Amino acid sequence: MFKKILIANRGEIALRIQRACREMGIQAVMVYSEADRDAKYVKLADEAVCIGPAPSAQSYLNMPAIISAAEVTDAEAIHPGYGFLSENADFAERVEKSGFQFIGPTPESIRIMGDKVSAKQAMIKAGVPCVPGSEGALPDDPVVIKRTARAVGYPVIIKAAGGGGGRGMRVVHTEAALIHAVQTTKAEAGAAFGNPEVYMEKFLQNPRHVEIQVLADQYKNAVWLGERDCSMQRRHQKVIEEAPAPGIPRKLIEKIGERCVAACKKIGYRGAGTFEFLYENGEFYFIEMNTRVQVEHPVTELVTGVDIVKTQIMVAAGLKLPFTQRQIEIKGHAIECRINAEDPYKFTPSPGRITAWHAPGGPGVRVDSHIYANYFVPPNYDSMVGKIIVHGDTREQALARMRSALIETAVEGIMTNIALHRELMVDAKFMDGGTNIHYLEEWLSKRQR
Ligand code: MV4
Repeated sequence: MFKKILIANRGEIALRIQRACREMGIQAVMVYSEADRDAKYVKLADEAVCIGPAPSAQSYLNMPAIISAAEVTDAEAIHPGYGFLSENADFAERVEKSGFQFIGPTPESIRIMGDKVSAKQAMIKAGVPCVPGSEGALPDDPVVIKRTARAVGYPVIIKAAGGGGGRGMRVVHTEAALIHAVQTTKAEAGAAFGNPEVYMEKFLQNPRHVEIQVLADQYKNAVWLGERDCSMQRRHQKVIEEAPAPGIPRKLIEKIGERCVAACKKIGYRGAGTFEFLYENGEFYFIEMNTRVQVEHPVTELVTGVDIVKTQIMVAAGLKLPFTQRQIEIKGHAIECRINAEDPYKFTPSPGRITAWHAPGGPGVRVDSHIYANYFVPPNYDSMVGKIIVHGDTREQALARMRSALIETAVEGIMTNIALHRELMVDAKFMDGGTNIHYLEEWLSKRQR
């Protein structure tokens, strides 16, 4: 096992990874920007290295500075967390070429999944059901593009191969609008991602976003850890996640989970991964794979009892997965509310000094957050300042525990979305379960302030 790991991230996930290291008896090296100098998790780390000024481009995205920090502290491995360099294949490659272990999949796996066209082709080959659409990237020939769209059926969606997470996509409802939409998406994709390739899919109008968590080692052992429903989102930012996904037949999810495991084995995947699906009218359609630990991983940890971050570290060190599929059981229900430092009505960021912080507690309540009273939320990064995650025997119990936790929670000095969560936890449609990806935005547009 590693003796020392460098954590190339910040905020709650930096603290989460540090906790896993401490539990495993591994020394944790933190890198931090000037804006994060006073953070408690930086002081709590065994060692800490400043890697640059506040802007991410000069600190958390600064590959040479991070690799140098690993060299001077003699760390053996680098955990990238989520965001920043976590899905950058070139970074993973540079980490390995510098003699460190990247805690994540191989650069090759990251590269395949980063290109949404090659990701989808790999999944089709592995027997994972995908959204019907073009076979690979669209050609330039307008006749072929129109023929493809007719075969798929309108509405279609044009997506950039280099996009993902909602970036670089365009919905097309009629043939009259098709060629212009393809050309515009290509031009934007070339400028934004350095890759003008686009592909076409049938546009699903009212799906849910359901994702499958997997863990794999380098010996072709792989397991799936159930699913998460992440449909409660605004502008492609998830707000609430839960596990299991309400109302989906277990037999169907098991079939999909097994396909994901087979795909991992087939492509030689190692580490934690998430298969993202759209779920509509009783069918699953793969859209993308994430090759990092995700923000919402705790809901899966609570329903399975598996420590995903610890397991990431174990498999990166070359150990075998410490459990088999038969040992994975889904127990009860978990819900996560993301706490953002933002205006609760306008959703503009609300950085600044936290004057008071009272964390919730009690049975089945988990708080993943790096904040404390007198902590300054820097304006330079994502506005998420923590997560409240609850577990219960049933969804109803989890909801009740979340309501209680949200009543206890107090954050003063900055604005947060806690009030929004309190309202959603008593919303009749959310309480029923199974709302689709448009529900939250529709709910917000009708919300009385
Ligand atoms: C789609 C879709 C409908 N049909 N693909 C948005 C994020 C990116 N991961 C893929 N996205 C979508 N792809 C087809 N064929 C609708 C979305 C989508 C969405 C997906 C998941 C969660 C929230 C979303 C919000 C708007 C659109």
